[in-house]
Amino acid sequence: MTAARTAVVTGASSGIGAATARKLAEAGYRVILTARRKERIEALAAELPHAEAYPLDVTDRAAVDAFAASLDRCDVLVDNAGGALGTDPVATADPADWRAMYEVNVLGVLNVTQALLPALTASGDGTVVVLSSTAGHGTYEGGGGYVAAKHGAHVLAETLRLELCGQPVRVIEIAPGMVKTDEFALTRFRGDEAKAAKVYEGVAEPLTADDVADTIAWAVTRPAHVNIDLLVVRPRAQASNTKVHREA
Ligand code: 8X3
Repeated sequence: MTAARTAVVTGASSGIGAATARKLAEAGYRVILTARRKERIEALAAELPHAEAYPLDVTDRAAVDAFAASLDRCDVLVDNAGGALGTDPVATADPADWRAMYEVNVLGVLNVTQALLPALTASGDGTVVVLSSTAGHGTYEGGGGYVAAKHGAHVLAETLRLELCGQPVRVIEIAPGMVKTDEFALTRFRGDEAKAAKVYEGVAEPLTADDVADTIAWAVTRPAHVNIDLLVVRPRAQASNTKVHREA
């Protein structure tokens, strides 16, 4: 075992994942950044004091197992990789989009968590952070496939916490609401910048990736016996999934 406490962050190439990698590095962790986009994670890892990049697709179980086998230590896992595809109603949504969202938001979390659980347990003080969403706690029109998948991520976290009770691993769920990042809405709308911009239109201050990373780092750095089960974080202008204050 190396001396440095080690945090693995999935989806660390941009947005909340990248911001979390920075915050955990600031908190003194050796950070392993994973994502599909090698150049991005390598560039960010080069900026941080004690970080490494490992290109990884969380939906590829064989690759995830090889990644786990390559690690000498893991104290914290941040299951951040995920995303939304489309806002189609249930009546007409493409099942392929639903499948892809389930793959990354649920099975991706399952793959990485299963693979790293032995190391997290062996650390004697492991932490799993599942980035769900307010979409994991209530639905909205057009949310269908994403909401279903994020409910899956929420249930995975809650079930795992029950099953690990008595073992030295905490399970923390962070459920962000409206966060303005470079890619979330753009990916959801398949590159349509006008539609992506509309999501945040008139909202004075949507959350930033840094705001969410801050809550993750806070939860992770509580004493080992303190488990923040679930932290819901929204901008002040958003009271629920369907009530958002927009300035004219
Ligand atoms: C993102 C929040 O409102 O787009 O996870 O579903 S929302």
